[in-house]
Order: sequence, then C-alpha cells, then structure tokens
Amino acid sequence: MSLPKRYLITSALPYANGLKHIGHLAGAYIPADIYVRYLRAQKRDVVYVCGSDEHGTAIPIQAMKEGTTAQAIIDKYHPIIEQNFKDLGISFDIYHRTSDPIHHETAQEFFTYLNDRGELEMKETEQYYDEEAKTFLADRFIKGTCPNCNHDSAYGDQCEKCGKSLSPDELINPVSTLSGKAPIKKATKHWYLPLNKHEDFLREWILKEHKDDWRSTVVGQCKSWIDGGLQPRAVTRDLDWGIKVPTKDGEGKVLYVWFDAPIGYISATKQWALNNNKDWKPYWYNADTKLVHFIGKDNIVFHCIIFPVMLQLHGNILPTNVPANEFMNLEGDKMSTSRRWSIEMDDYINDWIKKDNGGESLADVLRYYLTQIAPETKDSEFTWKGFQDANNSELVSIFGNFVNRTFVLMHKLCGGKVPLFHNDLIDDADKELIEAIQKSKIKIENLLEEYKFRDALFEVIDLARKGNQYLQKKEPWKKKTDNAEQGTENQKLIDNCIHLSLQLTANLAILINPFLPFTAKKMLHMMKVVEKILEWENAGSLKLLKQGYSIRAPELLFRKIEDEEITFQLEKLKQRSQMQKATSTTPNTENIKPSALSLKPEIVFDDFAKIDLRVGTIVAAEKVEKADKLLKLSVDLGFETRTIVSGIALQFKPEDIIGKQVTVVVNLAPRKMRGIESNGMILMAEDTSGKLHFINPDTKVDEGSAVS
Ligand code: B3M
Ligand code: ZN
Repeated sequence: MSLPKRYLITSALPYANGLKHIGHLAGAYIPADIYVRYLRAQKRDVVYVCGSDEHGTAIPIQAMKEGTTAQAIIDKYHPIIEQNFKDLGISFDIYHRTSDPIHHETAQEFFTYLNDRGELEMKETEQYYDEEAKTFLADRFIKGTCPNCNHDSAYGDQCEKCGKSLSPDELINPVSTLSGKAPIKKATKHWYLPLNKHEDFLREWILKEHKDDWRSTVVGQCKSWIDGGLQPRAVTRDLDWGIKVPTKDGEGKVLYVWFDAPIGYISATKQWALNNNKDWKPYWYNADTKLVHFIGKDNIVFHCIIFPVMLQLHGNILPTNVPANEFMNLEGDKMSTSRRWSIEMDDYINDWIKKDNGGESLADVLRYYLTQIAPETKDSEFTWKGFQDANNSELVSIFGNFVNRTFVLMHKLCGGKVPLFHNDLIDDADKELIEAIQKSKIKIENLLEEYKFRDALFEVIDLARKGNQYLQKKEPWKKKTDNAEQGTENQKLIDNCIHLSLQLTANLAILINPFLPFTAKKMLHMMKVVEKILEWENAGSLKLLKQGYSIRAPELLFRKIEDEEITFQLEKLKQRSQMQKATSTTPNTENIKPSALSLKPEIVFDDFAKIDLRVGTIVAAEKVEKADKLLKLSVDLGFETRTIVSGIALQFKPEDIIGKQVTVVVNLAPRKMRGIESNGMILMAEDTSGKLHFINPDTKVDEGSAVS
C-alpha cells in the first residue's frame, strides 16, 4: 500500500472547565504524541492539532461552582491545561481554542452548509424546562438516575459512571442542576441531524470496511449503536453560552457542543496553516490524507458516527482510524476529578517534575508507565506501586543501567572515545546483538503503525535488556590487564564490545524518542550528537557514532523512586477524596455546617484512652525540601524535644509559629516522610473553608501536660 501523502492527527479537545487528570493523558494525548513523534522521525508530513473545548454546559456549571463567569473559567483553565501538556512533552503543532472567532465562523459555515442543503431537520418537541431558573435544561443542566447502571447522578448527556450516552428523556427522576427542582416540559424548536438516514453508509464504512483494521472495542461500540437503531440527533440547544445558530429563527439558540467541538479540529488546522503560511485544505479534503482521531472510549460515538456523517455531508475526508482507549482506573477505583479520586496532570507536574533536579526525566517516567499500562484493549489500572516499579526495575535497572554502564566502561576501558570495531574479531554474541538491533527496529515500526504502543515500548526496553545481557556475557572489564594496550587482542575485544554497546545506545535513543523525548534528548547531549540522528531511517545502523569520537561523561538518565514518595502520594490521594466526601453532601460547600460532615463510628472509652495527648511548644520550624506542604518541627514536650513533620506549610510560615503551644499525639508510631522520621502528630482543627487552626490551651501550660 502506498504511504499517505500527509497526516492529520487529533487528540480530543479537553473541556476547559478544570484540571485534566492522567487518565485523560493516557487515553488521548500520550498515544497520539508517540505516533506523531514517530511520524515526524519518519519525515512524513504531519500536523498534530488539539485545543480547548470551551462550550457546552460544563463551562457555565463550573462558573457557578466558582462564583464567576463562563468566560473567566475558560480564560483560567485554557492556559493551565496548555502548559500542563507542554510540561509533559505533548508536542501539538497547535493548541487552539473553540472560543476563537475563526472557530465560530467555521462551525457556523458548517451548519449553514448542511442546513442549506436540507441535511438538517427542524422540529418542535417538548423539552425539560426549569421554571425557577427560566431556562431549558440541556445536557449537564439536568441530572437523574441512569437507566443503564442506576447511578443516581447521571447527566442529561452522559452517565459518568458507566459512560453511556444519554438524552434527558432517558433519565429516571430528572432534576434541574440549577434549582434542584423537578423540571416541567415545554415546547421548543431545534435542528436535528437525521442519523437514521445514514445507517447504510455507517454499516458499510465501519462494519465492513474497517471491521479488521479498527480496534475491536471501537467497532463493537459502533455496532451496538447502529444495531440499537439510529435516531435523529439534536444539534442545537436553548442556551446562551456557545456558538450562535446562524439562521433567522435561531435566535437565543446555540450549536450543540458536540456539533461544534469536532469542527474545532478543522478550525485548529486553519489557524495552524495561517501561522505557518500553509494551505489547510488538503488536510481536510484530499483523499491521500490520513486522518486519525485519538480519544477515550466515551467519545467513540461522536467520532465514529456523528462527526463522520457530518464530514461526509460536508464533502470532507473521513478518519482512517479512531484508536480509542478504554479507561484507566486508579488504585482500585474509577478515576474521577469530581470525586477527587484522580491525579491531575498539574499535581503530577508540581510534585514530581518541578520538585526534582532531574525534572524533565520525571515527565518521561509518567509517559513510560502510562504507555506500559495503556488501556488499549481493556480497562487498566494505575497504582503508585506500579509506577515506582516501572521506574525502578525497568527505567533505572534496565534502560538507564545499560546506557550508564556503556558510558562508564567506555571511559574506563577506551579512554572516553568511541573505539574501533575490528571486523576480523566479530563473534556470535556480536552478530546476535546486531541482528537484535535491526529486528527491533522493524518490529517497533510495525507496532507503531498499528497503534500498539504498549507492545512497541516493550520492544525498546527488551532491546536494552539484550544490551545488558551482552555486556554480562562479554565482561569487557575482565579483559583489561595492565599491559592491555592498543593493538593487543584483548584490547580489540574490549573495543568491539564497547563499540557495539555505544552503537546500540545511539539506536536506543532513536527508538525511545517517540515515547520518552526528554530522555532521548539527554542521550544526544551525552553522545555529543545533533538531533538529526534521531531520524527513524538511522535506526538499525551501526555507524551512528564515529570511531575515535570523544564522548561526554555519563549522567544518570533516571533516579530511583523511594518508598516514602509513594506513601506520600497514596496518603495525599486518600486525604483528598475523604475531604471531598465530607463536603459533597450539598453542592454549595460554603454553606456546609461542620455537623454535616460525616461522623466516624462510635468507640468505647478504652479506645480513646490508648491515645496519649500532650501539650508541647514549637521551638524550631523549617520547610521540608521538595515538599511544599510539609514543615519539619521541633516540639518541646518537657520530657524530650521531638521532630515532627506536619502538613501545614501551605498555611503557616516557619517563623510565625515558633513559641506556639500545640496538642501532640505522642504515642503514634514513628513515620518517615520525605526521609525524615516524624515522632508524633500535631492536632489541628480544619474549618469548613479548609483553613487550619492549632488546638492549644487558653493560657500557657507546662510542656508535657496531659490532655484528656
Ligand atoms: N470535550 C469531551 C471530553 O473531554 C469533549 C471532547 C471533544 S473532542 C472534539 O471527553
Ligand atoms: Zn450509568
């Protein structure tokens, strides 16, 4: 098959209504970025577009929660999300936004084109209406019980628990999310896309043409949609936030967010072309373009059924593939930002990338683990322990170790230069390694072309593993004798081993580059070679580093991740979700009374009596390095002074709390935090706004006084 002339790669446009978590990252961004980096290394013509989805009810709902305007919400989150992606190495060619005028025009033109050709139907129906808020209740403005899984707060457009797409009419016991009241029905006019008229096309295109080259999970979901009977889909809404419906009778109505958002891929391409003096049209109209949408499974119907129908009616090309991922769970539960059972990209960046000297390499660690557990065929699970293991026993012990050993040995045994390769002394182990390098390249390439990123990454690590085995077999360090000088056979054998190991290192840089771009860059620096070496056609070559070329001293590519760092993250996750549970009984957290917080189960006096509480005085306090929430305190307890690590650094400055009396749990088992042993716990009261207060006696008492 001939190669496509150009590639247009898209990742789902995230709603700019809040921070995005690593499940999103794993589903639609990392795989796309790997693919794009690989295509670029192949020197193909590729454009990678994304941007913020800034319409839909999700935005005004967040605005209500934060007590601000929809505009303020998108202006707040768009730049944060954009920067988060950058910090994690996601290399969009453009990160656009759907609030941009170019997008409004593009989406309106699209609507008008379909409407003028009679491809949309206008009809009047009865829709849910909130009499108190005086507004129709579209999508997320209405909640109720999910008819599919019984989840009690499914939205009018989708159940977040089971992922099913819904319409407000399907909800059991619907209520308005604006007033909390049961809605009434009221007549209103809307435009519909008659999907039912396109069933034959969809059957032919998905269930026949793509039944083998699309993921079976994707084809399966499409099949059940089509078999379930396609219905006309409303493409407009009675809302004031969104893109105005561009017709006379469209007053007060906007385009449905799922009508405009995918068109965002087109407007982003237009803006990219404007910025780069290119023509955008071939990317959307020419059949020799390969369009690939990377998304999560909850977006399948929109990208495989609705948008393709729109594209086809509008005369555009259709996606060649939609490699949707399943979901990634977290520590045994579904990832969810609203329940705070999630790891936001922003948190990961602050806790790991910004805090560490190695910085960027920790972006690669996350990219590595998320790819290793990518939910390509079924749901998968992120655990902090798994994250630590992937880093310590693969990146550090296999990949990093091989590169480091090679560099150290080269400096020790070959004077810091790329040694010669003596062809006359080539042996079976050398030949095997050379073959492995060449075979890996082909394998990885084939896997990447098939969107099998997990397997492709495994092959790269496996090649590094083979490098370690090769060194182990050859043991060049044993061949060095005091008189092993240039020209002796022993030295030639050492040269051959190090020469090949170095060529393998250069190959590993090329092969790992799509997955771990920061690491590849670091390797280039160590090898003192330019970026051009990363071009894919160089993979498999054994002439990447010139003989006699002197190379820098090694730097560690990855650092070990300690148990305490993992314990800290697990603790943080639990605390966040507990706090969320405690405050989520009513939507308005400001009005919550402490008594409404969930109470712990009853205990007997003996349980309480086990706790030894004493008054102490803080005599010293300092910030804990690389932990923005922790203070290291010295607390005088009368009978001794103890070190206690306390998570209060966000609210208290060390200098302000010296001399303060506090209540301490003194018989709590010691715990290590960030390498510091903490011997006790300071009691704090947390008010409903989350502010912390010390619990102390009303006048100063002797240190060590018991509290009971
Ligand atoms: N913003 C939904 C989501 O983030 C939506 C994707 C749009 S892609 C065109 O899951
Ligand atoms: Zn459900």
